[in-house]
Amino acid sequence: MSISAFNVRSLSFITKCIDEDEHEKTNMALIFNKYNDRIATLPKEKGWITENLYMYQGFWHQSKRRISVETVMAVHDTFKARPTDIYLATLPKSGTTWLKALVFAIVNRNRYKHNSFSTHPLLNSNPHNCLPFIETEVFRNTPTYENDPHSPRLFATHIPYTSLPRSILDSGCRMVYLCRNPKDVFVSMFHFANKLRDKSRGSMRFVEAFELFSKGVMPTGPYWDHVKSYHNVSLEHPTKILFLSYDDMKIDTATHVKRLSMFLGYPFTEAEETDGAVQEIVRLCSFENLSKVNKHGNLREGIPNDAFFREGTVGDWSNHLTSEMSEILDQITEEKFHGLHISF
Ligand code: PAP
Repeated sequence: MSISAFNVRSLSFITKCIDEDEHEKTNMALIFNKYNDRIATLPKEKGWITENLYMYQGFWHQSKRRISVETVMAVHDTFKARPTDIYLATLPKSGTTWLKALVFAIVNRNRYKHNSFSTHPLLNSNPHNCLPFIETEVFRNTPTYENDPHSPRLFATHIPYTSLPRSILDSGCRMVYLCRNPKDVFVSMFHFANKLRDKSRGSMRFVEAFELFSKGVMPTGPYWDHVKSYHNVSLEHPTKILFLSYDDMKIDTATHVKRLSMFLGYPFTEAEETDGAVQEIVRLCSFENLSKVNKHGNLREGIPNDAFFREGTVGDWSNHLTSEMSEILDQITEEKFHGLHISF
């Protein structure tokens, strides 16, 4: 390709992105405005990142954000699911970024297998750029998959199962739910919130965050209700919802990559396994690799890429929680998950 042809193409790509950004800003303003009156009637609580959280259909949501109570409402009103879609559902800080990377890498492995993945998007881009949230899809003029012939469409969401739009529930599509030890979710959320909070609000105190979390107040929390909402349905429909835990996935990632690939309908062939394709995906999506790739830059919404990569371990809570705090969370978890087979 000549230099001038490259310039024309890259210029038209940049113009398209700027156009889409402008459209998104306008659409965001329209959506926020549309639901303003409804939001004003909702119960509210103190927020972690934003000033307040709003209770909608039993769960706490941020407002006037890309992932917010307004975008949940807009998803209900406008989102059209397809039976071939795949949805990844998580409570924030449960391993969303990791799961997005793994599923994107598994489903698209044949597109990038040449030269050992050397042109793979995950080698230079945040997993959040590769696999969109349905909550942010409602802002777009050009839907992410409009001109993409590849099936299935891959989406993520933080919406609790009981608040998913009918379109998804009726579509019969497959979902993967990833949960994580509540104590690690809490500590991860605490650090994330303090990175993103408006400086004028000052840092959130650990004790204050703990009290909110224990009361169930966190974005798309209560933690326990979110997990239960998917867990119960996964028991009834195990072929439709695969319920995984971050903690187990850390212990044996390769086995989980194979489980995911079978569930999603992209099983590894014997030849692939012999060639080490599973291990290659584990490595590509590892904390070590992704955190290196995402040291700099921001997502389109301005969140620094590195905010999604902190420790990436199981049990970091023990470096932060007092034994009394740990006991309180254990007790709540035992009560809330009583009779369910969820353990960490
Ligand atoms: P999100 O819901 O806002 O997208 P999410 O990706 O669920 O966030 O959570 C980030 C957590 O996943 C961080 O945990 P920590 O604060 O306890 O460290 C982050 O480090 C961890 N994480 C990100 N990528 C990976 C990965 N590839 N492997 C394991 N953990 C990861």
